[in-house]
Amino acid sequence: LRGRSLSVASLSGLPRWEADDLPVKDLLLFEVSWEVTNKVGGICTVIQTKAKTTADEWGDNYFLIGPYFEHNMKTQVEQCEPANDAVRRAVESMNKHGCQVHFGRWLIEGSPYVVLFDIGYSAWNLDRWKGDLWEACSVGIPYHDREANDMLIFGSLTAWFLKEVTDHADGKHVIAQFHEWQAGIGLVLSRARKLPIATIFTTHATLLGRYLCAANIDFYNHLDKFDIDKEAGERQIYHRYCMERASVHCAHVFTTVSEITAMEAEHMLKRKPDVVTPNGLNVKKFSAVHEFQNLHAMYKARIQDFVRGHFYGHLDFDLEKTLFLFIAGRYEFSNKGADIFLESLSRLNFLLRMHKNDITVVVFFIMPAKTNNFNVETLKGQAVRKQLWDIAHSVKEKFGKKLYDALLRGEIPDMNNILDRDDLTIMKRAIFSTQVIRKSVVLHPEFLSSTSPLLPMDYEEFVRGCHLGVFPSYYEPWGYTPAECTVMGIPSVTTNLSGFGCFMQEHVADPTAYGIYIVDRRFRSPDDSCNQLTQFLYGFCKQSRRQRIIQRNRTERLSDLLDWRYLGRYYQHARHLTLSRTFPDKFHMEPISPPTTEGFKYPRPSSVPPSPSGSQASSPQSSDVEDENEDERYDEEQEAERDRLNIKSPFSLSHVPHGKKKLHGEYKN
Ligand code: G6P
Ligand code: 1S3
Repeated sequence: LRGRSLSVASLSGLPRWEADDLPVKDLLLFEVSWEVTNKVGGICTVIQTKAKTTADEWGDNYFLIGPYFEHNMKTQVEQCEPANDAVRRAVESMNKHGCQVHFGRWLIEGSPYVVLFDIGYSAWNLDRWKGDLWEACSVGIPYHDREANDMLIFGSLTAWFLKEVTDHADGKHVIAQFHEWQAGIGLVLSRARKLPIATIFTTHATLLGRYLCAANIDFYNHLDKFDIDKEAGERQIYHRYCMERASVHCAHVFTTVSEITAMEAEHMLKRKPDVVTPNGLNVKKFSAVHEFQNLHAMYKARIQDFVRGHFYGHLDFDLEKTLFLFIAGRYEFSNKGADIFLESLSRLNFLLRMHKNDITVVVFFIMPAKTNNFNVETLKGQAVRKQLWDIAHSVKEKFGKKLYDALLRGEIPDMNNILDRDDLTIMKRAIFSTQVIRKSVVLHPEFLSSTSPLLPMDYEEFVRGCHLGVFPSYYEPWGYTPAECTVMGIPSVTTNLSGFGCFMQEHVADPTAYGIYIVDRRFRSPDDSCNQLTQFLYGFCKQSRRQRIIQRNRTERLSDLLDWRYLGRYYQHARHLTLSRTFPDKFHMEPISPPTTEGFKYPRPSSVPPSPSGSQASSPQSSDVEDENEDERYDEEQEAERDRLNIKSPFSLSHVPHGKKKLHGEYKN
């Protein structure tokens, strides 16, 4: 390995590592997170969706480290023996010394190996390990913070495991990437013990940033003014903040998920990230280009069914003229922008009434919160809908049979008598049993599930069936929700305080035209942001069905930009950087600067008249939509425009994994 050079080849302004340069067979890669096989929030999505590209690159030398929970293990992991000698010996040695370490393959795409530690089983070491941490970095953890104590156990086990691995690594170099403060103690202890490991610490948010924003402080205008030690102390998170800050400063390479969080980290953690690693998704393309549109229609019908039940008795609006909007995420009311969304809805209501618009808007708040049981009225609504459906169905059967018999006799039946008294009684009773309740905002305080008796749909199906995702977050380091909408071809609202929103602003010439509405929450007052959001929503409501279809097509075209096959390069870069910093005599990098995406921008759709980005004119206008073949024409126009501007698609053939061909903007096996 001595003298091996790692070089970045830039392609159209985007970084690219030459596959031959990756000495992965001589390396072991570990990624450590509390969310490995354990879904808590967005970090699990990062690791889960990235697993395929990382496993493709690293094969059997890639391992994820996480906590063991019996249920997760049983449902998500296939137990097996480690094939790698160093890992097998590490697992055996720890198990011999009173730990419970589980090993297997996580049953997700890429089937990465997982090493899972049983935290409770090793809890008896807690006091000793608290002492170790104090010796290493003078950070003490109060006994009452159960979560922080668990993280100390998790970190101590991780550092122990990595020590065992490096002892038997047989010349292989080890990289370990730690996600978020919960995994950070493993890094701090590994460094304190001088383990020969190239480390990366990735933060997906800062503790203080999240707390300060949730306290409705004007965070971004005061970034450099906070006395951060004092703020952490006052919020009783000083020890966690110390764990986080120690992890950041011990890492050879520090990364975060967006430019906005990089800026936040510089102030809240006092270190500028070395690399920004935007979050991607494992994008799947359908072989039929418009399949996602069909899916929208299919799942919308399921949501319509739910709405029929939910509004039973007063379904006085036309479901064909009803738009479904939703917000989803952690129940952080102001951080996730639920506050300004509600206010905008009331302003939207006013506008729709004033302009006598015949559109109805139904809004879903999908935010897990404390619940006791299902709301009886809501369950009743679904039951009544089902009952009405069954009655309509049985009356239809009887009607059909009578009609058929009459036709066999060569008669046209008397339509006034084809329904008998019993039929009418059943139908009247069904109608009388319905009650009137008025509401058009639906709070669903749980994650969606296809087994729910209320709204039996998975999250993905639900998103596909909606018209617009609305995520006007104030604090959002990345924001997977709008990204997920994008790859499913569903337009969304995001903000210039979310990593995703800023990324889109940077890489798409006219995001609104592509169905990415970016609310300015940074440079406007809350009231102005709310007005802007209202205008976006109102503009969206004014679109015709055809305009919505075209906009969805455009939205979906952006999905390549969010694919790990492309964004995975930033992780590659971070890994190379840490190798070159940790083992400079073995690895060196040329150039040393991080990859840049500068210079690449998705051009505005050529059929959109020039307008300032973010203005309403960017929505597909009626003049744009006369021709149903707009989409096909669009592909050609876009290629021509790229040629003219000399912009090469970042998703050219060279990016497509072996065995795949790129055909008209989609990947086919
Ligand atoms: C998809 C389907 C169309 C359907 C449309 C409804 O594009 O392929 O058949 O008419 O969705 O769109 P809307 O925005 O009204 O739900
Ligand atoms: C964090 O999860 P959150 O919803 O608490 O990490 C996610 C993954 O990086 C990120 O998308 C999100 O913005 C952060 O806030």
